[in-house]
Amino acid sequence: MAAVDTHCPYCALQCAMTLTDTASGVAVSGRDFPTNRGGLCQKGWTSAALLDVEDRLLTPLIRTTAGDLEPASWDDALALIANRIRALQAEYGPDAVAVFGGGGLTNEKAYLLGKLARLAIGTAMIDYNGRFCMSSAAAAGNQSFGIDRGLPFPVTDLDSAESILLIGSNIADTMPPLVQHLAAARSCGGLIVIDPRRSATAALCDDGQGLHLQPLPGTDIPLLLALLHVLIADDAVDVDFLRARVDGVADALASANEWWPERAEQVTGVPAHSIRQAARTLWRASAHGGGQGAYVLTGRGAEQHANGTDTVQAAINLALALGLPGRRGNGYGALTGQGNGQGGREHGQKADQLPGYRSIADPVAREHIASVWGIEPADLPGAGLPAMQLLTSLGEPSGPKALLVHGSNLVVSAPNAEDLKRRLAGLDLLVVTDFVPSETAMLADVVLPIAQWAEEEGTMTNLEGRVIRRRRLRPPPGEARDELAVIADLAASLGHEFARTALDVFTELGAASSGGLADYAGIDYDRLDEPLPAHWPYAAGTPGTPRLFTSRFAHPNGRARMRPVHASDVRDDVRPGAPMYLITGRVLAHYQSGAQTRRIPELDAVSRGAFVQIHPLTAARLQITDGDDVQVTSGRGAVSAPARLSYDIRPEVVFMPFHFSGEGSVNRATNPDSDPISGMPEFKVCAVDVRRKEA
Ligand SMILES: Nc1nc2c(c(=O)[nH]1)N[C@H]1C(S)=C(S)[C@@H](COP(=O)(O)OP(=O)(O)OC[C@H]3O[C@@H](n4cnc5c(=O)[nH]c(N)nc54)[C@H](O)[C@@H]3O)O[C@H]1N2
Ligand SMILES: Nc1nc2c(c(=O)[nH]1)N[C@H]1C(S)=C(S)[C@@H](COP(=O)(O)OP(=O)(O)OC[C@H]3O[C@@H](n4cnc5c(=O)[nH]c(N)nc54)[C@H](O)[C@@H]3O)O[C@H]1N2
Ligand code: SF4
Ligand SMILES: [Mo]
Repeated sequence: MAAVDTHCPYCALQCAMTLTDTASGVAVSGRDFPTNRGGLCQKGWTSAALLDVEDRLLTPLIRTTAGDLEPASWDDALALIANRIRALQAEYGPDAVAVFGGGGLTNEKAYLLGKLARLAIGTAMIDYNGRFCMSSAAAAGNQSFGIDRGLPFPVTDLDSAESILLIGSNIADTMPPLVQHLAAARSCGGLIVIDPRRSATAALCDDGQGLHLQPLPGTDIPLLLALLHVLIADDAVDVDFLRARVDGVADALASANEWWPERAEQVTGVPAHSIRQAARTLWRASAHGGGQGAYVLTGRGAEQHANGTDTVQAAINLALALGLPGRRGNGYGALTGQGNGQGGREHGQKADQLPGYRSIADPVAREHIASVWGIEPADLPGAGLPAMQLLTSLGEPSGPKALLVHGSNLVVSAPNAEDLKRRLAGLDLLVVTDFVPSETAMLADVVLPIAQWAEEEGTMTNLEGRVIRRRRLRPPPGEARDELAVIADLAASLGHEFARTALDVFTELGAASSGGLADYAGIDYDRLDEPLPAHWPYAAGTPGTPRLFTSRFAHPNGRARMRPVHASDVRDDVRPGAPMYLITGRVLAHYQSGAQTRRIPELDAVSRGAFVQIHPLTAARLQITDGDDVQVTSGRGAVSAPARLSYDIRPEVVFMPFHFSGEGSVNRATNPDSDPISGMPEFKVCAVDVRRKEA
């Protein structure tokens, strides 16, 4: 029986697992590792079922003139793509072809996809779904600390904390094995969760284990400013730390002046006494307050807003005022989401970035990458458009005419999805590379079938910036090919020779990242996953960096930066005709657009289809009973799904998960309006009309 030690295909916790090929299929068992300690969630346990799903893509597909997707040979598919790319570029210029990547791709694939776009295709137009995920946290992290590593410490550091503030994060559903690292904080009554819903994570605060603050959606900034206000009023700010290590303090502290708790209560709905209690719990737990440690952590509920960068900045300002970042046993972090959401944002899928987290506008960075790629710096394109701008330029006269998608099911997961669907349908060429016929693949002109996680080699970088190995148990079925080879094949058909094995690409990535912020040059591929952890930056000849900021922050002067933040209204605010808030997020059993988990019978059985979580009082007012079909309509479009009555949500808010397609696909309604700094769309809050759907 073949067996390999690898990690889960899904989220950024990257739980360690062992896969064994048995007579009755691939068996999954949890493996001891610092993040999951042998634990897996339901998605992890059932992950092997995806290898053998019935509608697995086994051959390339080409759309015929009659409009059907028909099996084709690899040679025909690759030739067709190369010919169309060159023809479109000859007619409309190099940027007529765009590439869209994903945070689920291995480091090697993310790197090679960036090289495919910029070198072989020669386009500036590449971005990826991390823009929908980590971009606000990344922007605020870069702004504040000079570097963007989601958690600048190992998750095991959380184990000793007396208090942990989770802002818009529901880890009990989104990373269940991480919950064990909250044990100490809960036993001290120190878990604080900010969420408009009483989520499974908020429920962990029950019975004296902590405090759930349940604000109106989109009001995190005034709430965080009020927490800071309390610290200032209590004389609890760590002024010595701020003087020694932080710039921009006075203005940032002043921005909290106008948010005394009673005023914040009016705007957020969180009682002033709860705000005071939360601030004081955090302070008492912090090193400055004499405690064993405190952490401030953000999730997508804080970040996925048109003011997401400012919201994260407000969280960082609070953490800095408490003296947490860079102090052992204390800290600030963002909980990265996708399997390789961290590594995927470091090696060149981002519109403005080159491998090693280098800026594409930096002449020194351009020279370095050009030398690794054997080209002239002038031949490297400049910055492209961030995801939302890229997607809304499709179908416009000056926009790209072709799109290559690797690792995203955009028509389910992008905001204002019906508009996007029309734009994709109007392209001259849509190529989707996937292992299942996702909703987006079904719209493509060419579909390329690839290996899945247990059929490929590579590295992933988990939410702690720890680089780990993904290992191959068995070869892909049918004519599906390793995705690295597919990217190299595409490059070859455009006249460029690329490395095509994970080890070779990792070696090249190491050289490309060398000297950059996310430096992988010192990592020995063969020794990864040994007990010694490999956290970047890991420059050649160094031992890697489990903890950042212990002596300096990454800005040139070594200091962190606070910035003043100001509250702003929800972009698409409630109004006559759309009197309620719609918020969106996840359920335990499904992953992202659901392209993978909706195909797994065990997961489908526990969670089939979308639902509208609604407060019983609101439901009664609208004459909706449990299970009734409810129509939710925003300025973009309408969705419908059965009502699920629950006291866990505020009366003026409804919640829907985004994992489903069809009538219940909530991104038909969400707001594409984006954050000016990060490019993050306003996924989390929009104004809607809610009513019972007439038969
Ligand atoms: N089961 C499951 N796990 C996953 C994933 C998945 O799809 N399914 N995806 C992975 C990925 S890519 C990611 S990014 C992570 C995401 O992990 P999380 O950030 O934990 O997930 P979400 O459910 O998107 O959002 C968290 C919470 O934000 C709340 N929220 C909504 N609006 C607001 C607001 O205005 N303010 C505040 N404070 N909270 C708000 C929602 O009610 C929700 O409970 O999960 C990862 N793990
Ligand atoms: N309303 C709302 N919308 C959201 C969010 C929200 O909270 N609310 N969250 C956003 C967030 S945080 C995220 S991360 C996005 C994610 O949404 P998507 O970008 O759609 O992510 P997935 O569903 O993971 O899509 C991955 C697709 O790629 C395929 N795939 C998986 N691995 C690979 C691979 O290695 N190579 C290739 N070529 N294909 C692969 C899968 O089969 C699937 O079809 O959704 C965003 N959309
Ligand atoms: S928590 Fe994330 S990594 Fe762990 S088993 Fe579940 S989906 Fe996989
Ligand atoms: Mo994400």
